Amino acid sequence: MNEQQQSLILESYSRFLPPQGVKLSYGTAGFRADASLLQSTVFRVGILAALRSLKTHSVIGLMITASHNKVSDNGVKIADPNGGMLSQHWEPFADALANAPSPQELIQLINEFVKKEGIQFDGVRSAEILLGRDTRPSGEALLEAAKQGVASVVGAVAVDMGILTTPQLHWMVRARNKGMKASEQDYFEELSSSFRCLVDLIPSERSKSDGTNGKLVVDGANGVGGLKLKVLEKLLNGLVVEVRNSSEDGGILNEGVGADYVQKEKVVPHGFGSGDAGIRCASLDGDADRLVYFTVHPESSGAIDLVDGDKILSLFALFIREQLSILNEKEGTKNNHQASLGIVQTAYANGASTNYLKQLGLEVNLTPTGVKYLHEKAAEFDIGIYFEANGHGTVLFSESFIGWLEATTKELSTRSKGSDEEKAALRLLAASRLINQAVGDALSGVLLVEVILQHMGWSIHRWNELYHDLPSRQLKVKVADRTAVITTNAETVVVSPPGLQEAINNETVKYSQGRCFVRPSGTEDVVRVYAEASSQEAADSLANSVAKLVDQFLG
Ligand code: 16G
Ligand code: MG
Repeated sequence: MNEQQQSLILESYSRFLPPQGVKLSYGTAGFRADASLLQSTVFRVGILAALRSLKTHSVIGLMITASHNKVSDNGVKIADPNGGMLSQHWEPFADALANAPSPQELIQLINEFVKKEGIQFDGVRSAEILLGRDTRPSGEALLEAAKQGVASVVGAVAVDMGILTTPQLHWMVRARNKGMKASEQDYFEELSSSFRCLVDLIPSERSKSDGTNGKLVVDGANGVGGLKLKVLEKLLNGLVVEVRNSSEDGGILNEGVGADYVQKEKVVPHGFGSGDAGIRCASLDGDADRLVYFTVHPESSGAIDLVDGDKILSLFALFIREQLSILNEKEGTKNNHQASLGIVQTAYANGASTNYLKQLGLEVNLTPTGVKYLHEKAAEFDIGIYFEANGHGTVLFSESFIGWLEATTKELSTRSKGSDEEKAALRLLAASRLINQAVGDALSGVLLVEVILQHMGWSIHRWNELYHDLPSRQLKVKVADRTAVITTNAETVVVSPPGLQEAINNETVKYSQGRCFVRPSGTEDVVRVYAEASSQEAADSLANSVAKLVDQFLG
């Protein structure tokens, strides 16, 4: 790099000195730590984002959030040109950059990397980075660090998009790079217009059924999602939403609220109680990229019926399969286009959901935990639906299939206007505009769930009856070194330490419908245990025995 560039980095470096003795790694969700430790990391990720933009000749996103973690934490992650996660191939560089202990080493690292990647540096090209942050109080200062990081690369410009949900920023990056309108207002308009389009396409005989009438109550986790949902709701009609825990009433982010809490603890979030029994409720996480539904048990101490990511996936799969079969029946032979539909889950998907989807004749794929893996797999299909049980997921439509849908709807609008097949094609097109194509998005997810329930004429109870979850239990085990656990087959089999998998198998066979796996967490210093069996007692007992095994092998 030339002298101007070098002195620019060195000068800003001194304002963001790395904390002593802290080693961070770019995990499944970017860098995360106590916010007080992150200034230097975020500054460096600003540099990384600028380099990524120079390398890809595209707009890049930088999001400051720690999602469902406690309010004193924060984090930072990159959105790649297509709106997806940072290419895994750059993660080792992100780690090295964040941990470079001196300015000289930082400069050397950048020099080597820029050379290796053939990045045109020194102001030859321009770079543009969109910055977003959630509602955390530490976000503003960290945003400043990100701006300085971007500005320390000659030719790079940071654009502050303000307080956003994580999926909004990913959506904007994708839209910008596709040359589409990409403001926050455009996001709201795209979602609301495609939602209204789907409402208009509800079969008239179904829209009269009253199973889904009544409001939806949403727990906003005291984060950014509730605020944005209130804006979005004003643009819709045909949907009444009450937002609680919207952060405006002083509640603490993610404390006893939010999708992560509701899904893991299986209890009502703060602000909900037996008075809400029977009502359709949903919960977002702190940065609104996760969504779960639930209903409150009457007269009980906070127990809920959870309708998790697996069931959202099943609902989406049913709807899409229905539209595809209408099209295949009428259009399939004419157009000779059989769309491939693929389902992607992780080992955390409840076994009952996987069975249900397979019984529908759908192809179910398993990947390791982490959005990047699921997303990548789902992108292999014309329509790929992926969800983690924790509520992160979306539906991906391939460019070629969207092209086919556009051509087909156009043709049908002259040949058989108002026909079932035209409506089915229009529904799929609207769904592809509604559901975030960049990343799982609780806001677009809520709208798609709501309109499908109306389309089916279903209540949340009817939806929840699609299948019954097998009882399950999750535990975490503190071990000396969690990286000693190495897994394969989408984390379902332990290959190291030797003997552990065999011991797990020996336990699991003792239980009817038993299934169990262990994996090192990507976000916490623990090994996670998941167990499933035909009764809750059995699932608990299997999880406990396997947790003991983990402790014996690694404790
Ligand atoms: C991160 C992942 C999420 C995954 C979770 C697992 C992204 C954007 N987020 O939150 O997909 O389910 O980690 O956490 O990839 P764990 O590794 O601690 O179990
Ligand atoms: Mg999140």
